[in-house]
Amino acid sequence: MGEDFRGFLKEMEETKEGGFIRISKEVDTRYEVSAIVTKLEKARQIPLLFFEKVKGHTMPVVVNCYADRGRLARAIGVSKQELNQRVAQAYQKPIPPVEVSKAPVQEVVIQGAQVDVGKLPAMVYHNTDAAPYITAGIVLAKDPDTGDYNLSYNRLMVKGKNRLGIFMTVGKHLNAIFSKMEDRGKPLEVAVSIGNHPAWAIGSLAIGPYQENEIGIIGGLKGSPLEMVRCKTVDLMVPAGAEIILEGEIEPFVREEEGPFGEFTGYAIHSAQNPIFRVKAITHRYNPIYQDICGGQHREHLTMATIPMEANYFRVIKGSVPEVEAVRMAAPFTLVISLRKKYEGQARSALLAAFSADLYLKHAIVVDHDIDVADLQRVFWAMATRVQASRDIFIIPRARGSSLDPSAEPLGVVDKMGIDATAKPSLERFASVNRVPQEIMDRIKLEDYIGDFLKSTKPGKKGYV
Ligand SMILES: Cc1cc2nc3c(=O)[nH]c(=O)nc-3n(C[C@H](O)[C@H](O)[C@H](O)COP(=O)(O)O)c2cc1C
Ligand SMILES: [Mn+2]
Repeated sequence: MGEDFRGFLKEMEETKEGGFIRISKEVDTRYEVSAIVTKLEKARQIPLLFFEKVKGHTMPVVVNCYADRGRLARAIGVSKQELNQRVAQAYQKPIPPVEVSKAPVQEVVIQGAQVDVGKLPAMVYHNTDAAPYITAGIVLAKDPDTGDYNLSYNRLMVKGKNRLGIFMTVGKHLNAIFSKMEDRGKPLEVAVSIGNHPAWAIGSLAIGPYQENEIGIIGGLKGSPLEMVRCKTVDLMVPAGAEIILEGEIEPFVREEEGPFGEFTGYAIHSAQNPIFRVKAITHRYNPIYQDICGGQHREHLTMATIPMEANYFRVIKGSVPEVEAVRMAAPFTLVISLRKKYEGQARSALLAAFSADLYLKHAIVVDHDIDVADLQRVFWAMATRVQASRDIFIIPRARGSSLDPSAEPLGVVDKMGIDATAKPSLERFASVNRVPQEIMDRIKLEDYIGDFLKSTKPGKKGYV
């Protein structure tokens, strides 16, 4: 596995995994890329799109890099089925990076008055967006006490040549680091990496304890040390193989209006007073390629975010309930867990573990192992037939959640709901599920009875068998 964005793009263009399309017709950063992604998604298509010509800009734009699980798996060097397991392994076996002295991402260095983030083809996606946004930047920062790195994605609102509004969820790690520095009256140095190999994306979104190091997890995913290079104007290291780096600092005690921005929840959240990232330098490769992740409720954001989330939920729940079988994010802030219940009370233990695993979790449902967590109809069937609300639902009022939940109280105070949709006291002792005897199912061949009908229905999406 490589670790460099260009190598990844080359591999995707060669293999066409999940689709790869070069587009030579000029597009506008205002709404047009977003419209093309939206229309393709309506047709259930999520190809990687390479826009060669962007109105008013010299850089090409790529989008949907991480939209397809097969694409991510190929980039990591595993099959789609092995992806979750590979991510879980990387959590277990972190590998530290190595420093290199020369890096492609510093082929061009722009500093001081020459800095102009307006040169980046940042996008406007929705009618509600306040300004162009940079969405595919990995924010690197260091804890001032330990020197440990933290990586996260944070939306950046273009406000001026060297000024970006930044949104940092209260309770997530970057916000905690920023507030440590603000308590000391000092700016927080950060670097933003744009144009990243999928391993960097999956690792940056790793969710876990504060001390857990995302860079080590990315190294673990790669299976060998990552190459990082020292920044030009801040005391940080950044991915040597990225396309573009923004170096600078988040100023203490400065807040400005940031947003609204159409988010992955499908809603535009009101603007709020948020901090400012002042850009001191831009470094990039020759002929940089700008990566974008379409803002809003699009496949790419959902795919890339849920892979590391599910890996984390699985390991945390497994620590408390080894009988957990599978987990699946079913909607924003909503998790389905299946387990092979052995003892009374385990469903609630699994729910408590899940709520402790990530503050974003709001609703969680536990089902028995006979339910496929990806099949929401079956999950609803279990809720309809195995739940008595007064017995099986509990609510934890007013805990920390996401401020992107439009129904939350200010700063993301939410109620958490756990639903135990397992059969009580156990699946074995519960009402029997209706089944046609297996020997008859094996013996009956539909072709013998309704062969003509079967031949007349097209296979695939529209077929009925
Ligand atoms: C495309 C994308 C954009 C995101 N934007 C933000 C954001 O603007 N603010 C935020 O707090 N989290 C955002 N997130 C989620 C965080 O990056 C994620 O929760 C991360 O794990 C936080 O890491 P940390 O707790 O180490 O800071 C985004 C995620 C994705 C995939
Ligand atoms: Mn972190």
